[in-house]
Amino acid sequence: MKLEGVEIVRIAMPLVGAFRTSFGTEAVRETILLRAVTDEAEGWGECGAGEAPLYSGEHTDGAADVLRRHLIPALAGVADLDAHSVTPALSAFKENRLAKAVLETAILDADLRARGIPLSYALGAVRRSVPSGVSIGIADSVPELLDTVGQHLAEGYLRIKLKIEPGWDVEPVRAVRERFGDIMLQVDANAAYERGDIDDLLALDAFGLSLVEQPLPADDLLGHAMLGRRLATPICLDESILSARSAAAAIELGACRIVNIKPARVGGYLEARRIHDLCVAHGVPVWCGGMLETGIGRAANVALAALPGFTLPGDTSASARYFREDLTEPFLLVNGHLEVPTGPGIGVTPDPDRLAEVTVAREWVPVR
Ligand code: OSB
Ligand code: MG
Repeated sequence: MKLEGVEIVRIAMPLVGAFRTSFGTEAVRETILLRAVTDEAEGWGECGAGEAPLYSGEHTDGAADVLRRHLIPALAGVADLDAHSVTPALSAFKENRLAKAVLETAILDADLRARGIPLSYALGAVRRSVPSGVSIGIADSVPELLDTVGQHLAEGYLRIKLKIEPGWDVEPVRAVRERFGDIMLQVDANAAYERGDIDDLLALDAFGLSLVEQPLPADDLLGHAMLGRRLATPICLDESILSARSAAAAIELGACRIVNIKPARVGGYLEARRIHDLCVAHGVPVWCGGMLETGIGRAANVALAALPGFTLPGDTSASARYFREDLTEPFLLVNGHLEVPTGPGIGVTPDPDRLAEVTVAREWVPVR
């Protein structure tokens, strides 16, 4: 395959409701899409970055800059470019996994479209639909949270994840448990606690949670291992898992019993697949995380979530949970599940009119 160039499409899409976490509030999904143009097919990818570097060190305009100035030009010299040659070609550049992931995904999509192969098949999927959970932001009050949880359960979501932070943990968790009984319930702290907060975290053991996600800072694997020896609730890591290597270290150290696999965070779907395989070999359940993706990113996440080791419902919610109108045909919740796309590549493309409505800037980066 010969890469002719990549279009960087900056988008801004209002969310149906502001999403508040311990690290900030997101009301508009501001990110970039990439359209990779090759001599054989075009491919799409969506960047996991948001407007500000609050989840990780990357942000949307920084990702766009490293893509235009370093990552895309580095593909110019690659003979016979395919999905598997992207990561090696970018290996000299440190970090920047969200930016690397979107570029690899756009090339992967083009490669698979050229070959007529669906992403789900390429990754080794075994399911036609995937069970879906929903991630619920920090609310202004407990009654408001209970309303939101009730609505999502009525829609059919199979598990609820509550965002927590110090001061918003035991009270909302207790209220949801008391009101909705034996639902599948988990919490996500986005690294908002410190080792000294152990009593707050131990108090959550009273509520039969499926897991507590990323209580401590991303680089504190040892702290998670120490906490895990005292906590009955399984620890799941998100921000700490950057690669198959860091997943292996976390498992070996006893820092987690469950892994959230977010392809964006680990540099793409091929590394995500390797982490899946590693976790399966160690008997560690995994589930697919999300970054409030449009249908472009969601399609690929749903394909990944159909692999055999994804035994827990993911943050793979329907389009309507995020956007009034998606960029693609909407993903619908049917009996608590999303259907896995069946077409070649990621199986979806943006609707041109809808894309035009949300596009802030477009830039063509030629590859010579
Ligand atoms: O920590 O899982 C997270 C959204 C943005 C950044 C980080 C996270 C999240 C979510 C939402 O929890 C997941 C989704 O529904 O896409
Ligand atoms: Mg998380």
